[in-house]
Amino acid sequence: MADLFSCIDNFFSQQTDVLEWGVASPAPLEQPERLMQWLAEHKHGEMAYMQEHLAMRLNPQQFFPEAESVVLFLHRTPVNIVKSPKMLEAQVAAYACGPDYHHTLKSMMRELEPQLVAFDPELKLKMFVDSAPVMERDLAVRAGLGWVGKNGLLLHSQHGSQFFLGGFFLNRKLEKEAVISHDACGTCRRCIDACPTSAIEETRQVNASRCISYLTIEKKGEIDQEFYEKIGNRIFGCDTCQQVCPWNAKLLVDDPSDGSKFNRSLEDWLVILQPGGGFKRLFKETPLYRAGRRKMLRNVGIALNNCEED
Ligand code: B12
Ligand code: SF4
Ligand code: SF4
Repeated sequence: MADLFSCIDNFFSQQTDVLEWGVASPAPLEQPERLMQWLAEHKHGEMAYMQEHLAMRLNPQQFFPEAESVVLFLHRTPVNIVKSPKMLEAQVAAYACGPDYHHTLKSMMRELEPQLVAFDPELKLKMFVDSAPVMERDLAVRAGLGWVGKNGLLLHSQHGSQFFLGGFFLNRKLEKEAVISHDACGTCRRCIDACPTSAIEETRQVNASRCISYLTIEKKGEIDQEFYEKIGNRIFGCDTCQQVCPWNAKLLVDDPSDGSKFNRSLEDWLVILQPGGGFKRLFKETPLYRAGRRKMLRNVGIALNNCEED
């Protein structure tokens, strides 16, 4: 007779985009002071949600009191990171060149849930993808899925950092061997040196308020002029600290979005982003739509200005 473990394992092995999965305990964070200090120093910028439900972030059992274990998985990003970003006139981060991963990962877990409940009717599951107050990378480290690199991302020796994280809490005890990865960054510091805005600190933390991903996706209103030139032609997110990372080297491709709706000139974007220009129709299902037309227009404006000055 199948058990809970094999139900999950069989399901994930049939999902071509799931690279690995693991199990963590829902115990409190090992290094709560890191998050507390990051918040105290306002490195979260205007992301007020990072301060909300702090107790849940620090102690996963507060998020789901019945939790006995946490299942986490790595889901391949829709396109690989570009090797030579200059080929693109407007850069959109690779992770965003596809359907909104929040939906993709959640609908996959919604497919799994009834299968697990059919097997164990008392089973309860609570899922998370990105937006829940769950410290996903911390739990992933605990589940043996990689290490947190100096660029702040979870790195896996085979898959680099080119994946999303998602998972679910279970009111059942589940065991899966977790071999904790050692920190394999060593003396490398390529990401720190390559970051255009010096957002990656020597303390292995990202000052989000300086990060181009934050500035172009999360930041509302005006972006501080200090960052205009550094943003270059990035109109949504930033891949630089992943492009330079040796753990991604064999996964990089030349121009994955060639011919896709994401690969457009800045002038094209300007037209699409006008009212009635087609932004909603073309990008409704993608992460770009979440940021909204106004932020995108602001970003394209900055990028155009940078190109004109060249
Ligand atoms: C807020 C946020 C952002 C912010 C801040 C980023 C940051 N580094 O904190 C902004 C908007 C800048 C951002 C940008 C990006 N993000 Co983001 N982001 C998040 C989010 C929602 C929370 C991150 C967080 O908790 N930050 C708080 C600070 C304090 O965390 P921290 O400095 O890393 O320290 C903690 C841990 O890393 C840990 N830690 C550090 N070292 C060690 C060592 C050991 C041994 C242990 C046990 C723990 C540990 O301790 C700290 C406290 O717990 C997560 C999803 C989630 N719910 O977790 C996605 C997430 C991290 N983002 C993701 C992605 C893809 C990105 C981008 C690549 C998108 C892009 N291309 O533009 C960039 C990358 C920027 C970067 N270098 O970090 C993915 C990362 C996947 C991966 N491979 O790791 C996540 C996991 C979303 C997902 N579900 O897939 N993001
Ligand atoms: S995403 Fe870009 S701006 Fe943010 S830390 Fe990485 S290199 Fe720096
Ligand atoms: S570029 Fe180097 S230091 Fe940065 S995350 Fe990758 S291996 Fe670690």
